[in-house]
Amino acid sequence: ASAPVSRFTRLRELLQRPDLAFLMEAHSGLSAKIVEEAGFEGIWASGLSMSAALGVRDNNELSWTQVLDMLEYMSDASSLPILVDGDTGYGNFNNFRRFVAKLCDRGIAGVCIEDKIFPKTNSFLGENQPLADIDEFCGKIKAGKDTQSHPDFQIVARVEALIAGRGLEEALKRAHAYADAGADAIVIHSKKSTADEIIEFCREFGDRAPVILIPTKYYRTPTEKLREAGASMIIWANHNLRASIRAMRDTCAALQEHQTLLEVESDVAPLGDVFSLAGSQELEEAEKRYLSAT
Ligand code: SPV
Ligand code: MG
Repeated sequence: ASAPVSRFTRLRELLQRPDLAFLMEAHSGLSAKIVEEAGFEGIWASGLSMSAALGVRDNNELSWTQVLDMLEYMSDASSLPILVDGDTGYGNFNNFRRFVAKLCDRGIAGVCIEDKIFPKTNSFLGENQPLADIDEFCGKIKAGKDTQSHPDFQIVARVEALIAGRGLEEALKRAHAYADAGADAIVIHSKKSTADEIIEFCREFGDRAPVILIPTKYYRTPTEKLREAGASMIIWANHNLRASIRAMRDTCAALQEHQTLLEVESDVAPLGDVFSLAGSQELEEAEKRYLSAT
């Protein structure tokens, strides 16, 4: 039998293959398990979701080591490749390469960094966000590629030019520069409600590198159109977090109002699910093997 394919290689293959790939957001060990159970091929460890789940803002209020700890729970909880949202790389090239080294140590398959300034602001907040200098960002990409200890670790460069209102030409210039610097794939991000600028970017950029889309705001665009435009991967970036907010609010409101579990029992996951997701069965079996030796 051949050795199992590493998570690094699996993420690389998702990006390289002709078929469109999908990553689903997770922000905890539990959500990582649910993503895998649903049949997804990979996980997006969203900075926004991990921050929000811990009750802080998406402004690098979490330290990079706290993100690393979260990733360890997620990677222990699932066998899927994880692409982590590395924001701006937590500093300059030096901070980023240390992050890359630690990600490789822990089997995290890839990292996405965006060409903004530390501490970052979420792309959907404010206007005219300042962008990183192109050469400086290229240096960061190179430092990461030179540091990765597995050949298939993926470094994704996220172009924020459209978010910053700097237009298609600037976006293309940056995407080409980042691909030349060694980025394995490009995220082109947009906060428009239509995909026109994204589709135009895909057409112009062609096959230079795999292109990843995050259609949070242009969710009305049929996936088929994004596939036809040549996207390699789509990220559903924050939908487990948002689903959980809605579900928790509904449950809290019902209990606060009615003061009886009868109101919620049929709308929440059975307790048995909690135990089976946690893997209680495995422990029972292990106890038979390891505790009964008399
Ligand atoms: C995230 O999920 O944290 C992202 C995507 O970076 S976005 O929130 O759209 O910036
Ligand atoms: Mg983010």
